[in-house]
Amino acid sequence: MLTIYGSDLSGPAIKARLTASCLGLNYKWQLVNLREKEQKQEWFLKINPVGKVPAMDDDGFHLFESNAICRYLCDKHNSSLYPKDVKKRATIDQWIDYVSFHIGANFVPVVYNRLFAPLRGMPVNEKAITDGLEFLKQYFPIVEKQLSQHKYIVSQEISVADIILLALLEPTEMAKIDLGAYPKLTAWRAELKKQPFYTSCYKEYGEMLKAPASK
Ligand SMILES: N[C@@H](CCC(=O)N[C@@H](CS)C(=O)NCC(=O)O)C(=O)O
Repeated sequence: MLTIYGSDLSGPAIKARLTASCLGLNYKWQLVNLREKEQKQEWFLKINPVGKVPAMDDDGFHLFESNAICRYLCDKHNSSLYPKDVKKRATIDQWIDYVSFHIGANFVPVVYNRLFAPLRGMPVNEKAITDGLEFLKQYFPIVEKQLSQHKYIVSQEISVADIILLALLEPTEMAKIDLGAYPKLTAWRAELKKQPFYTSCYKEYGEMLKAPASK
């Protein structure tokens, strides 16, 4: 039995969930109440000692860190989302890292300060928003260029790098991040969001944000 522990509003948890769904896996989606600090309770720390979501339990095999979970699931199921060919795989890894360490590292502080900090009554760091948006102006055009060369980020074939970026960008609208300057990226998102792997497991981010448990 595969269980993914997460929260509906956690980008990293959405990565793991969308990957499992894209692979067509039967899995249990187990909500962890972050507001109640369930992720720091003893039972959860036995699954993920760092006390964060997502975490995975695959018949007793535990894993944390969303990118590691996504790669593991693809590998275990011999998926073309993460091919065994060493060069293809390295290129996908390269884009996963770019998405995580450049786009994610700047996107997440904007989302936190525009969306979650006000929601939770925490102080807002305006400089983090300005800096994040400024860096994103450098980094989104790189992805836009990739998507003008082929259908997906790495090639004509969808890969786990696409799923990881798709999940990361979920709060775009709610955090009022304007992707209007990137038509290829916008079209790529719209196309993926119509796919059954997305629609079958996922509600609109804005809708989930309204749920009291999410706050
Ligand atoms: N690098 C980790 C990030 C995990 C993470 O920061 N999760 C957040 C939710 S988005 C969390 O569990 N926060 C609660 C906490 O740190 O106590 C991953 O990709 O899995």
